[in-house]
Amino acid sequence: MKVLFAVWELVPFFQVGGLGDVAKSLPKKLHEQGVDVRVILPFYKALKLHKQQKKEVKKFNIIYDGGKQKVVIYQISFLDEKIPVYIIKNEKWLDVPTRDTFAFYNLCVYEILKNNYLDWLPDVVHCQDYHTGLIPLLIKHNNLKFKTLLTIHNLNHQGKSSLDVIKRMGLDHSKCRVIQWETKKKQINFLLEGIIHADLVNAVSPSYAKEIFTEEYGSGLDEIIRNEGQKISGILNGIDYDSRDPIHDKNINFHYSVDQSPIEGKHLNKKFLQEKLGFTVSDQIPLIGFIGRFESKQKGLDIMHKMIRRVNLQKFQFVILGQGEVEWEDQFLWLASFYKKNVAYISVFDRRIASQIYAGADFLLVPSKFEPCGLIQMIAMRYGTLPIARATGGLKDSIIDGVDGFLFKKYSSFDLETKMKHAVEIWKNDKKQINEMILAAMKKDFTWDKSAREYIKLYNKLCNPSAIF
Ligand code: NHF
Repeated sequence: MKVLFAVWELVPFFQVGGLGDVAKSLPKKLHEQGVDVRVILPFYKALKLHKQQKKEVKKFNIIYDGGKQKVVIYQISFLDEKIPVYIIKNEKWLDVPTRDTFAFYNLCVYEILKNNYLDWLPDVVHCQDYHTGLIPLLIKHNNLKFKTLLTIHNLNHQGKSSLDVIKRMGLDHSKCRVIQWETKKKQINFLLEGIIHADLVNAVSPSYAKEIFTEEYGSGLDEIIRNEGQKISGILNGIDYDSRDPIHDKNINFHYSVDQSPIEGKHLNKKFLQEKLGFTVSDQIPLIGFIGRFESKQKGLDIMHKMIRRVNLQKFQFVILGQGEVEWEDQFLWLASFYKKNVAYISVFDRRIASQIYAGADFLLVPSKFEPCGLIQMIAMRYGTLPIARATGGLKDSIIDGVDGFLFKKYSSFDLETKMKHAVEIWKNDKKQINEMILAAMKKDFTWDKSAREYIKLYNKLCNPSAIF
């Protein structure tokens, strides 16, 4: 099975969100399970190659916006793995993302496949999110034989652009199956086109794959999704067990695992974190973390903020790590500056402090309005930190309420508060139960093995549609 994995972010070269982690971990596991997988992404200015050597594979021209554009494909190795990563360079259209960048990138991928510039052709092109949404259209419209799978990591990001990009790609939109109302609005929606034209589509958790059929979670695409329903499924992401491991994590001071002093290890890391944050060092006060992008539409910042403002802060310690929308950064900065002993806010993302929170906190809040998969709850659980999360999407699929974490249903600051207080009650009065929950969370299998097997099933289904899996 040969798979071209098309994406636009890849840890450690360039990352915006969870997609970058997935792009690192999933191909690695697919490769281990026998798939000849290769990764392709644009070579932006922001992409930092660190010490990686790049080798030129091919130079070619494509026509974009009526003119000849020079493109160079370089190859790098994926860390120490044997997975080729192709990065595509064009100074004018790819260096700095603009509204043309993804159209240009998608056209490059199509030209590479059509002309076999890699000297290697995949069975399946596996596209990630809207950034690669026009690849299935290009393949179908031009009758290339490659099968396509589109993975939706977040339906809220759709990549809307002026319809002109279609013309600049050299396509006549009246001849493409571009959805009619899009044509009327003179815009193109990359994700929508991906959903329509891909042979199969999956979302990053089974629950989210169902939620997106509804108006509430469909981000305006629910009708289309219902129409394409038979080809949509869900596969829960995993996390990278090599880098997310409290026994080896260089960013924490006290190492532990499920078999080696888990409770003591957490206790020492908590003490360290309390000191570092300037909080009272005490094992009687629960230390509660939040780690995430400050994206108010998704991450539940409003209900978390309301809840923190309302509770008696003497009884809790909160550490919030997140950056993004400035208004929310200001709100949390303000809270932290008033309640220095009980609220800490760190606005610059730093892997070290993130690990220290995963290891040192008692609980992690994940109050998301929607969450396609969510990786932080899984990382927290591997570090024995119990998530208090909203029962939505991948959170619902990865946490069992009262067993290895806590779930609340309604998107409301009161429901969050009630659940948090319930968790803290157990934590205070029933150490046996809490310790059992910590161990259950740490033992849970969030490796990529299972997810990779599920993806291979989808690839096989694409290549042998009549076979039964
Ligand atoms: O985990 C990677 C990530 C998800 O829920 C996350 C999200 C974006 O919103 O699949 O993509």
